[in-house]
Amino acid sequence: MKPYDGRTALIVVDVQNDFADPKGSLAVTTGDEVIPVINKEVGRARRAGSFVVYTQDWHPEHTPHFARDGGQWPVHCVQQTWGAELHSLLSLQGPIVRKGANGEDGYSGFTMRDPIGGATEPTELAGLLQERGIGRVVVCGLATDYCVKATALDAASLGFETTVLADAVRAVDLRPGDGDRALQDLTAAGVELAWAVEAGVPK
Ligand code: VGL
Ligand code: ZN
Repeated sequence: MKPYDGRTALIVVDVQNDFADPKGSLAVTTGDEVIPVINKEVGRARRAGSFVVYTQDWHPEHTPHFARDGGQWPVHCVQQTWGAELHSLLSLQGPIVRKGANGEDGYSGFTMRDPIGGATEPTELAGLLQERGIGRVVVCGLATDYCVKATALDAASLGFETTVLADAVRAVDLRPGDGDRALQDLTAAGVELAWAVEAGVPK
């Protein structure tokens, strides 16, 4: 991966208690392991003058995204609850972009999709990047097979040079192998895979 610089942004996806804490309602196996890796990466990015931005799944109490309302998922990341908070150990050094606040499926940090009508609507993320002259994004966080994948695919289609940090993401893996398949799909879409911790090279 090329070094961080002023035209690069680090996007930290959904490192929230419900995904990252073992007590969370949609806890991702070993999700908490990404936190120290991401914190180091946030430090490297900031020192190089890169913008760092965070996404936050931000659901109302009822949304067709939840199984109890006809969707797929256990209740998670409900606005103003512990589960929706970014993990307390995450180094926060930039703005937060919320998605799903009006009941949409917000897998991608860039777009929200009405789960009934299917219409998509942009979040403010692309604007935040464009107004800073960003041409390249590095994506990490949770979960590989849903929000990381959707965010990185949207970034690539929007024309950003896109890298995913393969050791700073973890998958839900509803079906075994979903996370690995997501990384393959990303590669096929032109997204670069890189590693935050290079074997034997301290950062
Ligand atoms: C996510 C499932 C449901 C994610 C969000 O952040 O990857 N996954 N909502
Ligand atoms: Zn969600």
